[in-house]
Amino acid sequence: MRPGHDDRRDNDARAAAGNGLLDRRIFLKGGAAAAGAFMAFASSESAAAPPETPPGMTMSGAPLSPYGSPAGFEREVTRTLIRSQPGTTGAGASRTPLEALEGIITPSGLHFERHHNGVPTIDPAQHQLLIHGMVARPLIFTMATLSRYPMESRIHFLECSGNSGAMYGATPPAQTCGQTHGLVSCSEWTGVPLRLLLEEAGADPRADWILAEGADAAAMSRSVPMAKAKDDALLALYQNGERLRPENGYPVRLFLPGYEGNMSVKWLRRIKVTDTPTMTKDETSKYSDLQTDGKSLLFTYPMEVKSVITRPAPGLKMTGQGLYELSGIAWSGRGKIGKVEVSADGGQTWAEAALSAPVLAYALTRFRIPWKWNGAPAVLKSRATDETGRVQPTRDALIAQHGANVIYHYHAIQAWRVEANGEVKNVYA
Ligand SMILES: Nc1nc2c(c(=O)[nH]1)N[C@H]1C(S)=C(S)[C@@H](COP(=O)(O)O)O[C@H]1N2
Ligand SMILES: [Mo]
Repeated sequence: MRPGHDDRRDNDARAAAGNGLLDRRIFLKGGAAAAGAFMAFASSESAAAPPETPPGMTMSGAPLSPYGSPAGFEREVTRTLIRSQPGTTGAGASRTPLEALEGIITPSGLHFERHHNGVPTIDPAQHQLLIHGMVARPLIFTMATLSRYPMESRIHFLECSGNSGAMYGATPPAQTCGQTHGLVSCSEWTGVPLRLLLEEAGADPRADWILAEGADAAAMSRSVPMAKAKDDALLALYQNGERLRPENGYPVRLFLPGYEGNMSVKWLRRIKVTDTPTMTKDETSKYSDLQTDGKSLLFTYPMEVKSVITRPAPGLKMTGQGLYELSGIAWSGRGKIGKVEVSADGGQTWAEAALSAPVLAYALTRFRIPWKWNGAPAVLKSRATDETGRVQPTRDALIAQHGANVIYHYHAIQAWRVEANGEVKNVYA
């Protein structure tokens, strides 16, 4: 920096939008330091003296363990809002604590759960998968035979169409970010492309649909267009490198990238090749979207473009004014994320956030942007655009289009109000 250089002017030059949003590149190449933007976060008082010897250096450490678990100090980072329908034990959902996580991969133990009638116990040595219906050769696969087929690994989000449904309500839910938006998670899924098995069974070219059925007490079943089944549907056996967790469909689940979560049938036991949709209970009484005119949308598969700031967010507290990195996740069931804009003045001005690599189709994408908080109340928003050009709507626009009878597919711009005391609240703004 040149002597006599005006610090404030330099900061202003790097301002990307109103109320303290700075250029997303400021953290690169010492830009933040050059702009005088860093506060002294670390205490410098005792920096001159050598640190005391911590207890862990004076005795041997803990032993090795057969299967690792999170640090004891992180015990509070758990799935959240674990709720079961009255009178049941396993018919309900649990949510991913989004505000406690970083990057794009959800640890398997924190992947959200949604079960219509609990988690079945399935012995992989006994489990079979049947492919039948309009096929030349009905086939039965054991998990051992399935494992001999070529596999693919892909990083994809899974989102329940009921995610963020409470945001249709008249007042914003006073919950943590994960409690409101945590029916979305992202994993590396590995398994056998369904296409290979349909080819082997000799699916009739006139069959435009399949039915997928789960081996749980809900016998969850959904119709899937053959085009999707042959495009990128996966029979997932592994999640983040290990076999699926029981909660997520062990030993095998259907995985349909970008589609509403309920179609990715867990504990998969049967695929029937059909010429029409089967009109199962799970796609007629549920998972249709009631509109204001009293009609329902049927078969609303792709999850629309969406984003949410996860830091800061309800469940976390700001620790005083100064420089922060805002961080969040964006995703789209239509492909890759194109850009994410962030506002710190309630949507009056917007700045483009940096997208952290990798930016993958049908995956969570991490975005980040520096923000110099002046300590006054502020409303933060993020607005994602996907590679097809679709933009997240405002809440008003979403409700104007679909009404508020609908409980699924909420994907509007989220506003968080940062209070002067550092608390972060969910607001409609
Ligand atoms: N067999 C079966 N498959 C199922 C379900 C179920 O209850 N039974 N729930 C569905 C719903 S509604 C969602 S959102 C996803 C949730 O997957 P997860 O529990 O792995 O997060 O699984 C879907 N597949
Ligand atoms: Mo769901």
